[in-house]
Amino acid sequence: MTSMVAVFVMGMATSCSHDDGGSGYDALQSSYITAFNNTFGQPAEDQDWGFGTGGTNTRGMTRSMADYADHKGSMQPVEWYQDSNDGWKWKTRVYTFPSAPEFPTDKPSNAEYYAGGYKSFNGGTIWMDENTSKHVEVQGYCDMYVVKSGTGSGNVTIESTSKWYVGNVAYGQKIRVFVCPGVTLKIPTNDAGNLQSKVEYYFAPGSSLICDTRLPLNDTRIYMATSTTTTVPELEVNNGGIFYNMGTANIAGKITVENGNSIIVNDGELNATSLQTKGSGRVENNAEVTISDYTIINSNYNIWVNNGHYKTKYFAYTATSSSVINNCFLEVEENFMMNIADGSGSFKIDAGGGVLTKNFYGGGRFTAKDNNNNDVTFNGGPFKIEMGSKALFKVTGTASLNALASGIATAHYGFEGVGSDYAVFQADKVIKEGLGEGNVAYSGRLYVSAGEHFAQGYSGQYPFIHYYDGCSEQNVYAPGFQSGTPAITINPSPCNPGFGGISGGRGPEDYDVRIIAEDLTAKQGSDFDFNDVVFDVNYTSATSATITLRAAGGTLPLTVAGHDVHSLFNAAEKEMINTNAPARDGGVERDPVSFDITGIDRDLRGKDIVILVKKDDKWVELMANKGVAAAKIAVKPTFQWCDEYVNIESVYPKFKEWVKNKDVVWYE
Ligand SMILES: [Ca+2]
Ligand SMILES: [Ca+2]
Repeated sequence: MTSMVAVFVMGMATSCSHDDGGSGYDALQSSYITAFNNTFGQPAEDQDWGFGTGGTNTRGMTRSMADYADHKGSMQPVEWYQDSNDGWKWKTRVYTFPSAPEFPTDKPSNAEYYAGGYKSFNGGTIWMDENTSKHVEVQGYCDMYVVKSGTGSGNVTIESTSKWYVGNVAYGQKIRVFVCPGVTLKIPTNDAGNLQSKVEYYFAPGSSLICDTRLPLNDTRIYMATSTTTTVPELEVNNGGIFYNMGTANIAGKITVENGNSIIVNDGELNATSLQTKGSGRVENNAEVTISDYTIINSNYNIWVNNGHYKTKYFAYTATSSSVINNCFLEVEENFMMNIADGSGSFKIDAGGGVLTKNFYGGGRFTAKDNNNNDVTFNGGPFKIEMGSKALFKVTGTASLNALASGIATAHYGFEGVGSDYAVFQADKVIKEGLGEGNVAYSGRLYVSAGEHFAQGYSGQYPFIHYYDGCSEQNVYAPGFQSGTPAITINPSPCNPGFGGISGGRGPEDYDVRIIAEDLTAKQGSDFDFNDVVFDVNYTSATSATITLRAAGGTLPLTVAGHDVHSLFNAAEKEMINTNAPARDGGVERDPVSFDITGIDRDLRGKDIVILVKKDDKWVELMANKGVAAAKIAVKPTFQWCDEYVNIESVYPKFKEWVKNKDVVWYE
């Protein structure tokens, strides 16, 4: 009885010790630590084994626009216009979003000081600062600089509490407001609803925009440079207004982008509860957008283009637009819902682009929010996903297909591969809802890969599954169709979660971090080869990743995030995989294997991906606590792991120095 209590207490201590860096290791972990310390010496107190955020061993986890630029597609949207030379017929033409403007950072020497109060200008340059009166009323046209005169540290907040009226702009002119570094411009609550047309605000790096109430931009243009922050409860862009963000914009509630070709461009980080497009509203993301609830696209004139990572809980596309384009990575945490009116609309994914969603509703049956937060029910109807070469549409849960539309034979409602190489529609489960003229069409260069897929059948004369343009049941890999998986590899990239596990033409830059581990069999001075498992991590979101196993040079049962490594490699436990061990000793070679995991934190750079090894009939975790001998290490994905029986120190002589000083560069 006593011993059972002791075991229980010990188990508790171990499970609580993951990050305390010191006490609470079990006997196997402790003897490993002793062997490590006797071999390489006591680690430095701040040695974080490559997992620290300031380390040089792994690439930064917060991606910027440039990280996507090398991987993204380049499909352009079109806009509708009426051709005055051709009887005002409606036509489309290529549309290009505005690009980043210049941001002046100081007032010119000839600027005239503005002390406050009503004033009208016919051109010229003025400046104001925190000493300007709280009544700001500037009309006509001019350039106006808002600067910080005080020398205190931190930003000065300028809020014109009596009045903020910049407008009544002379015909054909504009007022430009240049907010300079060190200034937080606060739009007062009373005047927030009264920003004027033909006024452009430029926020330089180091400045901020704050408003405590909903901020409508009616033909007002706001440009936020890099290193700016925007803090607003709600944002409405209307009548040709522009919100161009290169910094960090936190919109607590919703963003609406409405009529008159209103525009939102994000080159930085944009966070909001929902994003709703109406009329001819236009949205372009080139970096990171995170929407915690709905993204709604419900007008035929909307333009929505994603060139970066756009993450949303729900994505509801319920209109017909030719310009809903994903050139990079769209991540939908819950439901991607689509129902378009006719064959001229589609959701387009350019070559190499990826969509990752939990569930997909094609056509119906689903209930989605409209712009007024009402529930709208869809029961069947057209949907179409057009995919370029090596584009991936991945559904981790259920894809419910319900096109049922009469035009399916001509418009090919469903999934269509339009590139020179194949695209992939992957789902855990594909079901059909309803009966009509067909639930889905698979067309062109397309593979379907599903854990389950409804069988072919007929509703009267109409098949459930239509095949067009060279696609056939030969392209569908699922129980009851082709066995195995389609012969295509899509490498993971910042734009694509990847498909197929073979390394192929994969470049190491496609992964975020490589983890090398040492099981607990190493003895003092021997077998510290750190190849007992080697895997790469590619983050697909802040909380999920694709793991690619590279090597397993150990002979103990070992799991990564609960997945048994030897069985995934299709190898016996006594076999050592991809570490150049002689065959007579059990050395084998295998292709890399990938799987997806969730419930992790990207900021921990792989430290929280649990590796367990079974020794002496007990599962023990391989730890990497700061300042304590580690059994797992984070390295760059270009790191060459050691061959079997080769000590890490003989390949990397500076390893020992690095243990005592994390600034030592121990490999290239
Ligand atoms: Ca080893
Ligand atoms: Ca080994």
